[in-house]
Amino acid sequence: MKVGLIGFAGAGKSTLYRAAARGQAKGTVTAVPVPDPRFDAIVEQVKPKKITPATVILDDDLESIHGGSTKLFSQRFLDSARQADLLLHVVRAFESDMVAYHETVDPLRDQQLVDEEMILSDLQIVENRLERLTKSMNVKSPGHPDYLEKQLFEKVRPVLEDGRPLRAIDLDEDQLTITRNYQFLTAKPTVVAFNVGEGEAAQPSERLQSRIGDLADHGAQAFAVCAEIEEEVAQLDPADQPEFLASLGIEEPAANKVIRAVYDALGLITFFTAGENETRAWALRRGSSALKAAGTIHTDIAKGFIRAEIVHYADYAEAGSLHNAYHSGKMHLEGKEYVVQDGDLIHIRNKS
Ligand SMILES: Nc1nc2c(ncn2[C@@H]2O[C@H](COP(=O)(O)OP(=O)(O)O)[C@@H](O)[C@H]2O)c(=O)[nH]1
Ligand SMILES: [Mg+2]
Repeated sequence: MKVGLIGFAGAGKSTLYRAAARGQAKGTVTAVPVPDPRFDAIVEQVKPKKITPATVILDDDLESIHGGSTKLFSQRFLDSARQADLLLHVVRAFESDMVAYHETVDPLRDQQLVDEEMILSDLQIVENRLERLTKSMNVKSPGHPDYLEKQLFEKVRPVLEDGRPLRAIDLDEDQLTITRNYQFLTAKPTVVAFNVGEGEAAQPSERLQSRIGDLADHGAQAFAVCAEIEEEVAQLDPADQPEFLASLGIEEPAANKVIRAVYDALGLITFFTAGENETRAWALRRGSSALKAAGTIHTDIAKGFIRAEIVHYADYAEAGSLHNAYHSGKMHLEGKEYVVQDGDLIHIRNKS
């Protein structure tokens, strides 16, 4: 699952990228651990030799959006943005004479501009395709892919013309497959990070807060972060971080919240395998089966699947250990079809 950071040059994309990677950033693409207090608690109790958290892949390799140019999105930008599973839009909201910007600083304007450009770029694809489809012989044969596509594109065109993103409408499975093939930008989950100045980190302006609320109403989570502070925090010894954050009036690093929101918007949940050799958090698509979870661990484990031993996280936390949970009847055996719950601790009994 790849997250593409997008935004104008000087918005703070690379700074947020390094902050979110908590000092582990390598080049422009890094698998970033997903902060999870449940996982920390399991690790603390099991004390395994090896600890492997769930990750999302952050990609800071996308070209910056061209501020001040008539063509905001270059072909190179579009090609890479369309490959991403989720777009993390970093918007400049901090003032600084030291850091150049193509315009005055106006985060609401920038966020809207990029949003509108994404809608236009999707609309262009839809219009071009509809024009071609009118020449297709098959467009009048129900069941033919061209017929389905024309129906769908005629449904989504007015949505885009109306300035709304494709993620705002309900589509059936066939329609989702078509939209995925076209890699529409506004069909992708989106998270917005308003990169505010140091003074605003704890208390963003009312205008900004109100926009953050509006975005949430339209299915895009948004946050105020101060990327520069976040980067400084990420470099501190973990033991010193809470005090530093508290002195700034910040409860939790915003980069953590952003990564969790990204993970959630990707439709991912977490299950755990708590072994003494290795304790690991695994990302899984929401609604996946125990068999799918087994296959995520190893294809051989899925092939030899017998039963899944499941302990829900709340039961584990209450029992204090897997051992106690097993002995107080909190472990239940499930078959291949069991739908994995977020936080489940899983052991797959298998023939391999
Ligand atoms: N004052 C201030 N400077 C920042 C902040 N975030 C980033 N910068 C600076 O802005 C410049 C551009 O940031 P960068 O992350 O490279 O932007 P990018 O072009 O979007 O990747 C760098 O010099 C950063 O140190 C911030 O929150 N406050
Ligand atoms: Mg950069």
